[in-house]
Amino acid sequence: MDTEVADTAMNTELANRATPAIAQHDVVNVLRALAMDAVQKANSGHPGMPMGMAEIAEVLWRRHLRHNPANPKWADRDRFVLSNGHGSTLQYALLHLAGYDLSIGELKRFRQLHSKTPGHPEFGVTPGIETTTGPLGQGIANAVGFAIAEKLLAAEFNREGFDIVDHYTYVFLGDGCMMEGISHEACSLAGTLGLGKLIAFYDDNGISIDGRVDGWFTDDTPKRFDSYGWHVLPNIDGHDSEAVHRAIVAAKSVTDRPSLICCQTVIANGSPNKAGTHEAHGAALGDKEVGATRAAIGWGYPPFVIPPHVYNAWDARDRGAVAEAIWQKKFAAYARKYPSEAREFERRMNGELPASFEARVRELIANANDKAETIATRKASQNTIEGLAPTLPELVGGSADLAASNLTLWSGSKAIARDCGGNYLYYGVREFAMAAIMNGITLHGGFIAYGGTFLTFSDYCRSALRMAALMRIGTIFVFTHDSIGLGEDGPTHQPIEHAASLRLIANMDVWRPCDTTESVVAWAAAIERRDGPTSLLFSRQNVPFQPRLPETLANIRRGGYVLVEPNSAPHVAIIATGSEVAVAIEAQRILASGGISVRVVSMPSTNVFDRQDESYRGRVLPPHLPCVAVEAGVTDLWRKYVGRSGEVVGIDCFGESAPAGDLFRHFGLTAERVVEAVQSVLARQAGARCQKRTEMRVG
Ligand SMILES: Cc1ncc(C[n+]2csc(CCOP(=O)(O)OP(=O)(O)O)c2C)c(N)n1
Ligand SMILES: [Mg+2]
Repeated sequence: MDTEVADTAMNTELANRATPAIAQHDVVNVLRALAMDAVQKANSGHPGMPMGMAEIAEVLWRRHLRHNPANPKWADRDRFVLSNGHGSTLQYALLHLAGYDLSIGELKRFRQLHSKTPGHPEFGVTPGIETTTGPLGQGIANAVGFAIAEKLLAAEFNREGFDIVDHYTYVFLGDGCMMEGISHEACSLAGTLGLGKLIAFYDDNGISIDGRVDGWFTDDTPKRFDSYGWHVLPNIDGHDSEAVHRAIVAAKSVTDRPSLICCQTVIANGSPNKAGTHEAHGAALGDKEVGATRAAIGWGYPPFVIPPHVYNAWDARDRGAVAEAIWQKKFAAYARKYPSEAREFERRMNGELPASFEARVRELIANANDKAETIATRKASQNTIEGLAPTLPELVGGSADLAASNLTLWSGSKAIARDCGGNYLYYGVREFAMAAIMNGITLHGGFIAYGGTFLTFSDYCRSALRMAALMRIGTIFVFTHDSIGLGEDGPTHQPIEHAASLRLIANMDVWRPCDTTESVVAWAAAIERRDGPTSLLFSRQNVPFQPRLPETLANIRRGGYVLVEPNSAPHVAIIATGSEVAVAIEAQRILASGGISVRVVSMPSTNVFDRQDESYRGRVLPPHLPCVAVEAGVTDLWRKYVGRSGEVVGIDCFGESAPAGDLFRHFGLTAERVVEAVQSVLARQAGARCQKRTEMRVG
């Protein structure tokens, strides 16, 4: 008999033994058992939080959460975010018990290679996981994004009598999330925006990894959230199911403010010797303690054996099917009355671009070509947004208090505020929360979020950029002031290693366009890319327009391409990005007058270029052709293109405060310096050839 069949047989026997009094007890304790058993089997994981939040989870999931396990993508489902993602076994247990496509076998394979139960909850791996959590504080910021998306969609699509968008965002968070700066950023904004459908549960257990938190975390959390403008429910006993239920009802009744339910809990509640201690936070309890806990909580079933009365009590499939069917009926009636709105809603939730998109992009490229403007690429970016946004209502823009610098606003931008929807968020000076909120908005569906700050502050956003890349979601990060070209603000504001370090994030596409045309193409690529994030890097300063033949235009999409080819076979290639493309072209002109033929390769996106087939890459950068790369940033990354015999003209130190022109000269980001680099590469090559001939003769 295989183990699952054996389990089922035992389940039936156990069901016959269950009494109603035991039943409710079991319905909660199954969460404790699954968490401690999965962690024990993996000998890795975090049993404490799931055991401490078991009652809260049971009340929320069985009495309040509106979802359909058979369709985890139902547009109007409530969203649930586990910001304290180390308690992943709690979420896996909930999904399994509710009837999602997550077998008990997967819980047994917790934290094993290719299981659907990775160490922390991962979007795209496990059905029903709305966002990847684990890096503390980001889940709550994602949840703020979900709630914003819900509010905006409702404002746009709901009609009298047809609330087709009407769901809650529930989030669990612990002391760790509360301590993280990003929770301060995100929750402050959530209060200002009055996100009434956001309901957060604070697992106030007084414990984090290093022990009792009194030594490092003494905020008055209720007062803190009160000052943000939240509706706060303090001192709720997190082990009193009725108290938790009443708190949720109260939270739902307040519709103009987000709610924080402060739940006092005991970590690893039920464990006789480890409850209330930090030892239970992130390690298996041990076989002996697991046994003692079983006895203490009265859970008489073996590991991973769940009696039918417990399964029956948890099974949310019928309820979920009914909930969705009611909504589908409402949506069908809506579609009869408002057919174009319904079609648009479906398009948006399916993440499809409007049919007109491609033609519009072609038009904008043609316009850029005709106008041939010398402008900053941040301005070219704004012009592109202006050109695309009227036909792309899913675009939700924003900036971290740098709207006028990032140029993320367009003429149709409407500020999102407490009492109204819109399409533009003033995030305030909250870069990290902005990035994580954008991820939440994108994950919710119905929107493409973009938002800006200075490239140097991409460091502040970085973990959220990484999470977008890990989740393969299409958030668009706009980073302007992309080099020392920003000038007088000095080294604190001048990005040096940032472009290169963003390119290192797997699944992140980075574009650094050189002119108006490349800016349009970069935006189009970012918008079309729905399976990964894009960072768009734009200049503060003007850059000249580069004329191109039609076939050259088409190649921009390939990330790197031959922008200018000399009349005779090239002796060397100069690779450049962004503002340094003009430097490369000037160097080419100087070298041509000395009889040296130069191919100029514009490489707005190394990531996209690297994905091209070998033959294309080989045509653009033939292996035998010596190379020089020029970019106003760290040199290391370019080594992979120029090799050991090539040269890189870049900056490997911090910047300086001075006008941009002086800085380019000071740091040698000039045509003259590039010319020298080309000459030395060619001289080295000639020397090597000569050496080889001598060796052959001697040999
Ligand atoms: C950004 C970040 N820093 C550090 C960690 C490592 N870490 C995981 S859980 C945790 C403590 C969290 O404390 P709390 O939220 O109170 O969890 P509890 O022990 O109560 O379950 C830490 C530091 C992390 N996951 N994310
Ligand atoms: Mg804690």
